[in-house]
Amino acid sequence: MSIPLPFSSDEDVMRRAIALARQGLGFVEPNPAVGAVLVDARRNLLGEGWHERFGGPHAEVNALADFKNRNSDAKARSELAATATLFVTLEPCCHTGKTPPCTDAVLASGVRRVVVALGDPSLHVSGGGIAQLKRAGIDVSVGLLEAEVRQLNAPFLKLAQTGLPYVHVKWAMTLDGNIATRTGSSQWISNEKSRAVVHELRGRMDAIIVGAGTARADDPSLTARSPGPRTATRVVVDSQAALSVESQLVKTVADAPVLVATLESAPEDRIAILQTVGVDVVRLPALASGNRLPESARPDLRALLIELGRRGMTNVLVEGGSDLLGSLFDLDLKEGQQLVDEAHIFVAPKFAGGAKAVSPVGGIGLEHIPQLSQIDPLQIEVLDGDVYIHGPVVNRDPAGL
Ligand code: AOF
Ligand code: ZN
Repeated sequence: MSIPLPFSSDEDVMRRAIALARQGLGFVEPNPAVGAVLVDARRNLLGEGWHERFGGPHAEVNALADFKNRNSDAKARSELAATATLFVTLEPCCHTGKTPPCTDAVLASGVRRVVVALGDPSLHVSGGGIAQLKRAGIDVSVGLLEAEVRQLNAPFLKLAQTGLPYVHVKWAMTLDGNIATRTGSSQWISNEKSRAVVHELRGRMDAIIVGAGTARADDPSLTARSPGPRTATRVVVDSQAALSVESQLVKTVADAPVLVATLESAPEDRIAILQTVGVDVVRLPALASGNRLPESARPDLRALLIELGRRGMTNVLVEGGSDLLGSLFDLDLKEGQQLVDEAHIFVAPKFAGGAKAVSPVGGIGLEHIPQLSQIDPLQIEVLDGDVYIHGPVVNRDPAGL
């Protein structure tokens, strides 16, 4: 058996902890994905673990259990622990939630040095874990590879800090920027491989959101073809609660929940019909709009996101159509608080043409180039000829330059 080499730097140990943490994504939300690695004074691996599922043991506890498994002798263990360092991607918790405080486990282990990438902003921790370890005389340092961990846990951080879920937007379009032809035909613009990526994405979402027009026109089921770690609630933004009980969404309500987000003024009989067939309905205020007629009023998407956040939803995916994405992008820049967080765009090497063909993001839009939000950093993958462009969306100052 080959003996594993020691890690060559502290960064390398933390990188390993981040790689472990990543394996929890999709399984742990609304908790953060966390990894922990215990090394000796020469950075030889002593134990490692990650937070594997919501409600389960935390990363530190799993890493310390792995250490115990590898060293059954308690005396040898305590000698090793005295010179060991625990690398953990998130500040150890100091509260009793579904599991006891990790700070207690760290102190009981005899480890004297802890390296943390990122403080936990949750109200129940928020510096308390680090303070407790320091008070007990542990050498704690914070900030190693913090940016990487922030990126990994951007959805957890957004929910913890704002109460809003992390919003992904997705569309598939032609090279000339259309999501449907002039007759509304859209199946399929992107290829098999792109669509498989979308199904993977759906499998780690808490909600998939579409507009009533898309639900009517495409009659999608919005389920994940290959089940992922999570089952997304299918949300229809439907001001009149007009979703048909014959729709694929309603017919599959036993497989995944359906939530209709409607207006407070929506017809009571429509709401009752939907509730009878097992659809959850939430009534929202209308979006304040200067010159819109009452019959074209729309539910306030920010209020919807607040409601989804209140339900502990961490990642949501807005799949369109053009009107819904337009309202979202319009709000995004007006609100001063970012609503769109990450974009997934599939570009098929095809042309639809036509002045009446549909573009992905409707709404009012922006006036000046310096105002535009953009993906940064940008990732590009070629999927059997389709181009998949994705990454976090960064807002520019809405006032522009
Ligand atoms: C850690 N290590 O691996 C994770 C932490 O209900 P519980 O007991 O699972 O606690 C959840 C909270 O603990 C969560 O909101 C976050 O603040 C922290 N997550 N902390 O020390 C971990 N997953
Ligand atoms: Zn913990």
